[in-house]
Amino acid sequence: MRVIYSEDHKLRDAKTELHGGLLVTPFEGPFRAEWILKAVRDAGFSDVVAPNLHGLETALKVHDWGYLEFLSKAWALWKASGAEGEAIPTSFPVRRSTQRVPNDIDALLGYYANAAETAITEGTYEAAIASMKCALTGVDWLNAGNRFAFSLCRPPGHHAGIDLFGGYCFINNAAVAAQHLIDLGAKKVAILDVDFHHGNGTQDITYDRGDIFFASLHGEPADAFPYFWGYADETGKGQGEGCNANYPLPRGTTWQAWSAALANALLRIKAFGAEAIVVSLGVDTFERDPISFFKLTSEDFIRMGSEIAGAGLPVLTLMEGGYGVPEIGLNVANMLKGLEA
Ligand code: Q9C
Ligand code: ZN
Repeated sequence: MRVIYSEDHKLRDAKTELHGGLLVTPFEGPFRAEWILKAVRDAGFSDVVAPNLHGLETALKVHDWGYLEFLSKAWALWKASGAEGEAIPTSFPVRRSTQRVPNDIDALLGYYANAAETAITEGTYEAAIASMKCALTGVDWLNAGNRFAFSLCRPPGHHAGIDLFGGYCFINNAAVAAQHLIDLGAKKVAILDVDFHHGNGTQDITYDRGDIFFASLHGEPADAFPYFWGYADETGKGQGEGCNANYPLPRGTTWQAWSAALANALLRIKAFGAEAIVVSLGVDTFERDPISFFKLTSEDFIRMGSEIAGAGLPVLTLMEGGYGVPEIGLNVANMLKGLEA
């Protein structure tokens, strides 16, 4: 298993997350990638490389041009406005409002946000680009004929939509990876999202596409972020009708029910004819995750890897969520071990 990691993730080091009416130290911080890298190395995955050179061309096929331009300039615009803290969206286009692109940076933040917990900071864009390059480099490794790669992406990506940031995400690494697989010749690929949270950004990008099957296992939307996406009746549209599969699961879900949903998702992915699977791996399904409500154990992550490998396809695993507890490293390493077992 090749591991792709960039030190540049450290450029994303926000001081504030709006949580419980307070500005707290973010759940999504640099310590996560450091813990995960150490655990993965300790588990014997020693082939760790930096990402290859890649430009923005693949990202421009899945994100809106104006959105990427906004991300690249947001911090400079925010500083120029005289703001003293980090860039937090506070004003949003909503039901019955216009959807016009504004000028003012306060308004741009709301226009391009799907949630307000995530502050844009100095270095956020640069870290998000490095994270995307890790994903693209994982695809390059599979394209060279290898079966497995792990892109230790940070910041995560699966809540980033066509023109939306939030949920700690800015560029959708999984969608960029799937696009790169297609650009390198795959006709059909699957994205399997096993993060606790619904991959609303990935669904947004892939919803009308017939070449990417998207499956997500997640906390029931009525009770779990991102709240407004992820119901089972969201099945895709146009060319993508039937290519979107959501598995909302209740509070307290353990391996038994979770793995039944996984088995169904893998059957759908095989029936679709996917040539490779991009796994959006969040380990926030863990029983002691601080912001989630599933009950998977560390051993369950080994089973998860084995089940996914059982589909018999090349697998690019990308890092998404998983917070707070030191076991996030072990849980990632266990999933990778399960893949190769
Ligand atoms: N204030 C990922 O797992 N809601 N993002 C935070 C605590 C946002 C999770 C609730 C959760 C985003 C990649
Ligand atoms: Zn998550």
